[in-house]
Amino acid sequence: MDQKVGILEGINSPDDIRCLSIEELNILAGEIRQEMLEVVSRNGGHLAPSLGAVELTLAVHYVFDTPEDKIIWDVGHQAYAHKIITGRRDDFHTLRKMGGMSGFPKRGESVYDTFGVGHSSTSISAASGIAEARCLKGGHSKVIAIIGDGSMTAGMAFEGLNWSGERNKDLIVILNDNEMSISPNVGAMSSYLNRIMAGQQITKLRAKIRDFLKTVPGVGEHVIKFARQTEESLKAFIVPGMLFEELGFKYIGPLEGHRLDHLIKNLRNVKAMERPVLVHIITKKGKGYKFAEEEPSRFHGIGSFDIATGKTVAEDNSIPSYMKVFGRTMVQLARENPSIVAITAAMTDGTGLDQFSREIPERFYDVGIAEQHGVTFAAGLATEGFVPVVAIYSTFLQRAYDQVLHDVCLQNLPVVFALDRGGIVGDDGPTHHGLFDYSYLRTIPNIVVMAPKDENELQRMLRTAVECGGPASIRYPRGSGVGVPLDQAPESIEIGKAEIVREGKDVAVIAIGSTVYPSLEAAQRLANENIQVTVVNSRFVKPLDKALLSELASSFKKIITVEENVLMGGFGSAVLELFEEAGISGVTVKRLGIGDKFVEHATQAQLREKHGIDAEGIANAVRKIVEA
Ligand SMILES: Cc1ncc(C[n+]2csc(CCOP(=O)(O)OP(=O)(O)O)c2C)c(N)n1
Repeated sequence: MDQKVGILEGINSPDDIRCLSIEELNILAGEIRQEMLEVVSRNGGHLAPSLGAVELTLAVHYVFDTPEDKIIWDVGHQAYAHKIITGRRDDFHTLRKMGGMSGFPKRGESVYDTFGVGHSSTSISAASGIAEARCLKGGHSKVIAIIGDGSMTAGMAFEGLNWSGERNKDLIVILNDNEMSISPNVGAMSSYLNRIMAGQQITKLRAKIRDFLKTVPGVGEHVIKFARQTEESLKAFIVPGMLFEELGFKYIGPLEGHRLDHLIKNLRNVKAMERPVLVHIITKKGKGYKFAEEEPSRFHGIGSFDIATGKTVAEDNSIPSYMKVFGRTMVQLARENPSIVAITAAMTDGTGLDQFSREIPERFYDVGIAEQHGVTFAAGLATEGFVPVVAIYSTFLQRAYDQVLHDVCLQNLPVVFALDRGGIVGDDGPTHHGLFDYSYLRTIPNIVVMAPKDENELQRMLRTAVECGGPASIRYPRGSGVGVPLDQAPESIEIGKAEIVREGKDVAVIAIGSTVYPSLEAAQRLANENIQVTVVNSRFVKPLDKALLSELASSFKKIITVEENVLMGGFGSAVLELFEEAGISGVTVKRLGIGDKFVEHATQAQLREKHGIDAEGIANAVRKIVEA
């Protein structure tokens, strides 16, 4: 039997690694990487972050007494090795599949998953809470937060450091520094960490020069003395970790994050300390797989690919994604209008703003993983006459709710929110579905809330939004568009104007965004059964087209609303509220959307089917309401 496979096969819990030698651990690290490659190349997933954290994972489980000692992963996209060695190796092939293993740590999945994650920068706060609970209960377990340098750019991480440094409780923060967020990291903290690394290299170089000079009789001593004098002025520059020390953390590092002997030795020392400690380790994103090391951003989160070539399994690229259309339209509109600026929170490629960043760099801002800062920064720009377009995934804007409300909408500032990944996103699961934005945005005064039925309407809505003079949001789904022709010069849409896209006499289906085409398909299927359906593309969640909806209510006794959003407070609720306010009665309204439960991971198609918002689900709802 191949010896390599042999070690991993015997690992059913962290206990099984604690008896291995360093040499065996190194072999195990290679086997784990191979396992990850095989599964992620088939299922897709966060490969580069997980490849970079293999030795770190092994060292932490080796030194600490997990699960009594608690590891809290930040984001959790780097935790595949953790999953593999904590009793989930046999199920790892189900990663991100319907009913299979989650792509992120999840409390219900394992006792080793201390805290559920997906959104970044929560680890230090969660770890502080767990450490505090330990003290209240009189326990002695160790609490270890593992956070990347990208995630360290968020305000929440600083809030956690600030608070727990002063509490002075036994808490370990491991900073996994690979100089990358999804793209190269940004911000002063990132530069600071780079200086620490540079400082360490300078220190090593200086020691070498000093040793050499000592061997030069007569001259050497004078030069060393002079060097010592100048060194003082460089002190702040080369004393590593001053910032963390000032915040109350003992700073250890930087350590080489792929050297198991080095990591284990240092972590053992850290384990003996009973105070806040920050361990700074340096790793390489994508470590051990050539293509991921060369292109860490592409392999950050990737679909199926060929291991031998690193090439993504060919997708049908003939229809552009919503993301691409958004990115292109942004460049087009910004060329016409010099007041348009673009903002991303560490997702330049993931939002389609990469083209904008290259072609109009002076009006492009990557604020790091700092959605709250990004939104209020946009508000500031807007007060000075700019029209900021803030491109943030629907799920991540949740974090900046108060900034949207208090800083943008309350002041009625012209900030546009471009919410990609609206609706069901698929295999990333509940932490990433964008199922709440209609509800959380439509309750805020002043904002216009829209969702396009296709990629051409996205272009038109983007123009509408940047020209509307107040806050506006546009949400669109993950994945490719519908395949409609794209206007060369997209025109704006009258705000609050819906459109009838199909006429029929029996039932009216009022759809929004990604549910318009499935509604049309349902209507087509039903026509064969002699059920005639009117389909309305509402375009706006707010303001609704009051005239058209009132007219529908007088022509139809049966109305269905469809949305890829939670039903509570969503689009259908808005329609019901409008009917109530307009004194409309005698209409049966059935709302289709997502019930009051978090949606698990699976493909988008599987989940849309499960929740009855695909064409067949809509057709079934129509059949039911017709029969009732
Ligand atoms: C609040 C929030 N915003 C954005 C993201 C998307 N995201 C996932 S991982 C990541 C980069 C994290 O960088 P880092 O912490 O350095 O980890 P690395 O991937 O480099 O290992 C980003 C921006 C997120 N998960 N949460």
